[in-house]
Amino acid sequence: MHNVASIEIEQDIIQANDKLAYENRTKFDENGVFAVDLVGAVGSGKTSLLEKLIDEMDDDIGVIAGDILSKFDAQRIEAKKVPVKGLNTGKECHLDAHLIEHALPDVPLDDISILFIENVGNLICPADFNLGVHVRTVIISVTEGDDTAEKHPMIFKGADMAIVNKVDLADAVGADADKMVKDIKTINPDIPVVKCSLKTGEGVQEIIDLYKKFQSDKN
Ligand SMILES: Nc1nc2c(ncn2[C@@H]2O[C@H](COP(=O)(O)OP(=O)(O)O)[C@@H](O)[C@H]2O)c(=O)[nH]1
Ligand SMILES: [Mg+2]
Repeated sequence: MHNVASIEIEQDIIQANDKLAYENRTKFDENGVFAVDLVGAVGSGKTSLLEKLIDEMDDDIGVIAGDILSKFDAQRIEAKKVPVKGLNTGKECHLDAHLIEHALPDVPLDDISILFIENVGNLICPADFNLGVHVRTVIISVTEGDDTAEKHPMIFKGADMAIVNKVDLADAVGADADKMVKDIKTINPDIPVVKCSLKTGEGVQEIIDLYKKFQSDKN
């Protein structure tokens, strides 16, 4: 059970993180880089989305690929010939602003216009940790079950846009993608939600258009 001391320590950690996140944001802005935190469970389609966006967006994209241990995602991005920095968190189930601060010297901010940060596969731990990005995208897939959004309200409360992925598999797994969209809108009525299939390409243009809009709103 929590006591007062442990709650205070948690608050201190979150406040220290917010301060570093602000410094990261300043770095992004000074370099004219639009930064996106991509959050979702293991297997929801984060790396697949990045592969698609690299193929289809005109922007100069860079990636930080967070993972608990492996370098597999970084290698998938490397194969697309864009700058990528792999970031292993060890036992930690989320990235934080301090890890991003340390990764940034290895990211060519001068040469890119968008930085996508693939967070560690998890829908719970990243919620409290702002990385300094302009937009946080949460991606869930129908194969996680159509109660996924309602079970994870905190992550959607802090998101700027959401994606319901793998709609091509909805019938096969008996999931209702529209219910997932409705649940997200109930938790956070302000965010755009895109139904998507990275297999068929459905929704990908809508996602690209949203990033373009967020980018132009920032400028
Ligand atoms: N059928 C289908 N499979 C997908 C879709 N998106 C991703 N996948 C597959 O789901 C698996 C996990 O995807 P990945 O991008 O590695 O997920 P990550 O762990 O969130 O980075 C891979 O085998 C992908 O090919 C989709 O929209 N439809
Ligand atoms: Mg991945």
